[in-house]
Amino acid sequence: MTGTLTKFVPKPCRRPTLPLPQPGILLALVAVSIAATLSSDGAAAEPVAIHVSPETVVQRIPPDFIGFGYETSAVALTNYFSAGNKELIQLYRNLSSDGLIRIGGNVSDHARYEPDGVSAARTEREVTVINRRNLQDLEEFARATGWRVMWGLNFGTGSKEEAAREAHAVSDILGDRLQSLQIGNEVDLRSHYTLKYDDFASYYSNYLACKRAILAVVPEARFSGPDVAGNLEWFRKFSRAEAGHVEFLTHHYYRTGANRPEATIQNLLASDHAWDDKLRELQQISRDAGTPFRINEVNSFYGGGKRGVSDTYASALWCLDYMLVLASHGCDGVNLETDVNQLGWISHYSPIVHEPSGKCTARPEYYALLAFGMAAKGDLLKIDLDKQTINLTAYATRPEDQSIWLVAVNKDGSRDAELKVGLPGVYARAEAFWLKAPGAQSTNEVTLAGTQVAADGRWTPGPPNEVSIRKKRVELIVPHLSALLLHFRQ
Ligand code: BDP
Repeated sequence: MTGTLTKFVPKPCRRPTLPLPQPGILLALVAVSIAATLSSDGAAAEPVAIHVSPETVVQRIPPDFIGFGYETSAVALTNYFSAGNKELIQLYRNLSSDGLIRIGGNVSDHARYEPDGVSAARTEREVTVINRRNLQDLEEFARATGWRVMWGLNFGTGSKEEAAREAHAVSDILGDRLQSLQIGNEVDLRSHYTLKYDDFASYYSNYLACKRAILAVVPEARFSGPDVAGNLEWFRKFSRAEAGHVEFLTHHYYRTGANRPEATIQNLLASDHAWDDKLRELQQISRDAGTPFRINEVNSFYGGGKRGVSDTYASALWCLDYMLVLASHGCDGVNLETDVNQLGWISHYSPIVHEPSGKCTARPEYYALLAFGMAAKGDLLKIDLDKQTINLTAYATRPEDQSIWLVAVNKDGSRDAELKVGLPGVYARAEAFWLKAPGAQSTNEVTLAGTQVAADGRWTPGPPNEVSIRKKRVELIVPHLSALLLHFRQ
């Protein structure tokens, strides 16, 4: 994003107005707070009760839910997407054997395919050149990880004939590693385009013309779209027009811009109620169209994120919760934007970064993806969450092995939770794993299951904490700014 573009900015969070407690309730609240323990920094811990209902499945989390998103320039980098980049392959494999790499971003509208040209990774102000070798390397990388690719074609500054030639090369070289093609990036923010259109109808007729040109050379091509930054009406219209003809309906999300005063840790950790409302609409649109939807480009703050917020442990807590919020709203996947941005530098929000030597390392947000990959598989189950004002969210899942994971994300800056979890008697054993760091602003000391990612990209969880189950109930303290991954087995 450049400063001149208009960007979808979610409405300010709506805070429910709480009625004043009645005298009886007041007494109960006093009793609760006297009984409450104090957290390490002196704030009272809040009782939180959770009941898991394994018989009620609310959503399914698809195996390829996890994904990353890159500017097209990443493909032009030598030795980045390559079978020789063992650390990056390992970092992907830690998360999933079946994820999705989205190539696109602002740079895709300023990129060209030249089969025998010299590859060039550039900012959005110049032209990025992708050649045949780049695509072959990407195919080998994707095969080594098991992941597939969503490829974004230039719809901004290229012609439909060029898009068709590129689509042909991408389909031919990526083969079954290509999940789908997209035509354009953030097509609702079109001020940077040389291709002009003013409304949905003229955008869509350009889209159809481009799609037809592609199908003429790649008859079996699969598409996703519309790739909007935030225009719900365009998303809705596209879904009606293309229902059944796209793999995913696609939409982006950033909480706000990196340069805005709201780009703070406190805001990032607060729930985004306006987005929750929008997600319900996206879910309904996707249902009506019978087509899955994906948030295929997302991170904390557009403009490359904000140092001291987007690159801290707070971003990991945000990200873990955010992914589970998406899954609970029937979303079929997410692509966390990462690495070099359209301005030519590595975004602060990146879960994985590469050094000039090519070495790839995990940043705090990566640990959220690790936690999600560990605990969020299969069925998402109904839970009842009883709490007062603590900023804590919880989710339960059941992977194929029929165990149950409970994920509780305590994003509260000061209050611990006194958690009580009730569950059916068949689950006799429970183990706890933790996502932790010394403070919200930590950048280097984030751990999951007590360990960090090693220099070679491997991550080996430490031993879990055994938790005792008494009377079909587990009780434990979830410290503020931590996430608990509680694993129940039969
Ligand atoms: C999005 C663009 C992507 C940018 C990102 C950002 O699609 O290319 O990298 O904003 O500005 O709108 O961080």
